[in-house]
Amino acid sequence: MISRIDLRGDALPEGPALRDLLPRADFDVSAALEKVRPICEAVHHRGDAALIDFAERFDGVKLDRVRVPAEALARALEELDPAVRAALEESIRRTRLVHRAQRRTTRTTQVVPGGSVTEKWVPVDRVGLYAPGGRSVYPSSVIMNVVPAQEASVESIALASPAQADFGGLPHPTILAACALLGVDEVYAAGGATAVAMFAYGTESCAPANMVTGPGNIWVAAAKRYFTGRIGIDAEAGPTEIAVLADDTADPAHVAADLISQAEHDPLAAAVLVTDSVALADAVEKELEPQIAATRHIEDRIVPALGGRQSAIVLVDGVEEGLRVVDAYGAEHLEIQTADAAAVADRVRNAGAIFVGPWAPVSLGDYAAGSNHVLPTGGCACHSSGLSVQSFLRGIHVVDYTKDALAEVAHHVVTLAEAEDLPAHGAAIKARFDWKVPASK
Ligand code: HSO
Ligand code: ZN
Repeated sequence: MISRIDLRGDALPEGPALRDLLPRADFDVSAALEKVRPICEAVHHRGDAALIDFAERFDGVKLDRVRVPAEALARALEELDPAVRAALEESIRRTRLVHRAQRRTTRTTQVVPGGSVTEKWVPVDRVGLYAPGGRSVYPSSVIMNVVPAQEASVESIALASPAQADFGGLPHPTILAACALLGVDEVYAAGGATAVAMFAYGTESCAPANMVTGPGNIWVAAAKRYFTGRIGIDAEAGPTEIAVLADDTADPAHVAADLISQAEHDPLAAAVLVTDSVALADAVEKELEPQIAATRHIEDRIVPALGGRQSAIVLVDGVEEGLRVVDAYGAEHLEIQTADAAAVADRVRNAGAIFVGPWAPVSLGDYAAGSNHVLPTGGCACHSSGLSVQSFLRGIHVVDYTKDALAEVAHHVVTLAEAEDLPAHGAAIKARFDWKVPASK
């Protein structure tokens, strides 16, 4: 069911050529962009009325308002299964612990006596978080978005998730309960591109946000691209990915289970095993069938995901070559299941998150490791990181110089201004002094 790519024998190609040999899903955000444009513009011009129309068209439910009433949030929490509540609370506690440690402190650098630059960290004023509610409903993603925003001290946090016909047009009750647990009381029933547009433009019931974050399907990614420049975004999240770098010390049943665990998200999800052991590759393949047969979402997601061109078992000559392959791939999630896994993990440069050894499966990170599960996909791990407190902060440089400190460096500034043929820049310095020294001296 899963294809093989044999990279043994010849020397591996460098950089992009190696990346081209590796599997990846087609995820054409630019094609989707044209389709979301009219949706975004309708929300711009017709506000809540457009959101209500789109909920009817896309979610099959007639809403009388988009803002979720406070009673619905309280009720969802009251009715939440106690075991789910306990699990969400533990996830929140651990996620908060890790993200609290990411807070930045203001730092002042004394450049010269009387001249300093302070970097102060200021949270964005208002963020709109998106929690999907189509194929799957992920209260865990509510936690992964809300906690870093809260730990960054974002003052105004709103959340949107699609209206569910089965729940009277409200977002899924577990999403609402997660919001209530986190203290988020501004929640909207809006889905996909319409939710992003609502936050970007604002409507009668929702004030515009400075930033939109959260996972979603291709329409959410396209809407984020549409608004880039107008609002901040976290990333254009694509289908989820797991890569496992394993040698013959790995347990094939565990490796197979982990590959299936992420394939269960989406028919376009990618599962890639990189190994130097043919015996392990064979054993993992053998494990897949019975394990898949024993789970759900088989035909609609797992089989197309594992059988798709985005998934493969990649055979390499050794762990060294395996490291080169996983670095070229830049997986959203990378598991290291080799001897001395910590040392191997230490050498990885490109991955959204790294899971070390046999006891740190991706599922742990999805829910309760404390780490964030909103991570770069599609190879973006080569240049970007996952969602964090930092995502919601701006570092502002505060420049504070005395007259003497400016005088000391004035001739350099004037020289550089002249070198760039920008004499007015130099003049702004000269105007402050009884300028006698020619710039070039
Ligand atoms: N693996 C997904 C997140 C998730 N898993 C949510 C379960 N629920 C992307 O990191
Ligand atoms: Zn997952």
